[in-house]
Amino acid sequence: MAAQNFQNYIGGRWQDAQGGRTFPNYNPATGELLGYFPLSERADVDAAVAVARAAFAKWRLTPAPRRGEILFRVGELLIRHKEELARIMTQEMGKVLKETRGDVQEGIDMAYYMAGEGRRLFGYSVPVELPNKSGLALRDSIGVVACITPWNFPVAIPTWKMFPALIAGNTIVFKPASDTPHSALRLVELLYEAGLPEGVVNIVFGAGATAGEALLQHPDVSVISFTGSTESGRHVAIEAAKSLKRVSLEMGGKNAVIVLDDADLDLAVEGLLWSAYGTTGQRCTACSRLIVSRTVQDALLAKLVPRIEQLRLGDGLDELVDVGPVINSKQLEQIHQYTEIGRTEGATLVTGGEVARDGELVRGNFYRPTLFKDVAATMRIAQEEIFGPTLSVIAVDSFEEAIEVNNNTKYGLSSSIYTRDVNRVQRAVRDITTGILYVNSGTTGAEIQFPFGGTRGTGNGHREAGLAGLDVFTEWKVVYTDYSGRLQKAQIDE
Ligand code: UN1
Repeated sequence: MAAQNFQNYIGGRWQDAQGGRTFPNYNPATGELLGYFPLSERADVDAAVAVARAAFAKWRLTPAPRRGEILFRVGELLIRHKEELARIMTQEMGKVLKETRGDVQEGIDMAYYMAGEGRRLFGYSVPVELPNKSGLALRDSIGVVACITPWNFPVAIPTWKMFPALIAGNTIVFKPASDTPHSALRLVELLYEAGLPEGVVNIVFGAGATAGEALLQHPDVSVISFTGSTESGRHVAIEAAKSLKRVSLEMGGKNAVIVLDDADLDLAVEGLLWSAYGTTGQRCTACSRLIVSRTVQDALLAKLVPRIEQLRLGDGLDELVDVGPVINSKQLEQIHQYTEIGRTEGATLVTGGEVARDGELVRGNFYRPTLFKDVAATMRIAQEEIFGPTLSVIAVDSFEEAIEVNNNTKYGLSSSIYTRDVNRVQRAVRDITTGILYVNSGTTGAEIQFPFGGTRGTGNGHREAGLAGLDVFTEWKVVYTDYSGRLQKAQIDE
């Protein structure tokens, strides 16, 4: 059967890339060809931005509660299509079904949260210093937002960007990752099924270097919301700065679980397995460092390593599988390179460390869950984001050293600490410098009603989700009304 051809959706019309080129989409577990998508270029982006620009005039005037009702219906449709979307995601990016269902659930949560914001979008009114005058701060829409999204959360992350942007009255050009175009397309179809006016969200498929670049440079794009690697994010910020766009970046992580000598080790094992090897380690929040009190290191690893070796690799559509493939052969190669780097640096490979090729696995991009011990905090495997199922164990001799090692990377997304000592918990809350901290739980599992994001190389000061997420997509407008009937001068009149 010929592979299906998919199209861009711009201004209510399905269309090929103007240059007629396409790219293939493969299943990373089986190598199967899933379809072809348009390889869009500048002309396609120009068309999408023009439509979004035109749609903005009307959408910004649609009352926010009405916009919220559409998002509410999107939430209902996502519930109805949860299983379908989960399967599409598993097929095109590999993570296991229970995780892709969670991915859709995160989109549902965001839809309902932002639908509610349609009747809030709180601004504020505060007293002013002159009589017969008032002041009001309002959240205003901005214009056209470009949403550039990664493949690891193909539904959730686009909803974190699009739903707050939409509730605030902006219009969108959406460029999803080339590894997960089908999930993105279904999400957009559901937005329209829910009653979104044509032109408000436009989807353009293609490469970062062409379609992405055109978005960064387009004078009519006002906001760029990007999730991806730190290297690409830096480029986005530099390029977008040339036309003074607002840029919100969510980038890499080198997240650690700290296990102190008084921790419940069995609990820590569960948290470690889930945060280091869930999603095949391909979350920005994934744990890739275990910082452990030297006195409990052996006891912890004696429990953890056999459990790692029992993890079942395979096609995520199989409900018995724990760990799916990695996204593509380039990533597989990079993950393996880090194993070589770890060996060369003198770390001890305890388990994994190789491409898995047994049986059916040979068809896909599978890597054995990997653990290194005797890792020094300064080694590259302890400092650089691998984005795969590789965990580095760093032994420490004190609580202070654990915090120091935790904070000492160029990233700052998520941390976790296992201890039963309430004083050490409070000191960790005070001294850990990541954007998210878990106490007695792994490094993943952020909920959408809280700000999501990190410090240092993880972000550029913005947060997604929660109320903070609205700040990216709204402009503050302050209105002073003087009803005294005479000229009153602030700071001058007594
Ligand atoms: C990501 O990896 O980019 O907290 C997002 C978590 C998920 C979201 C991860 N809720 O791990």
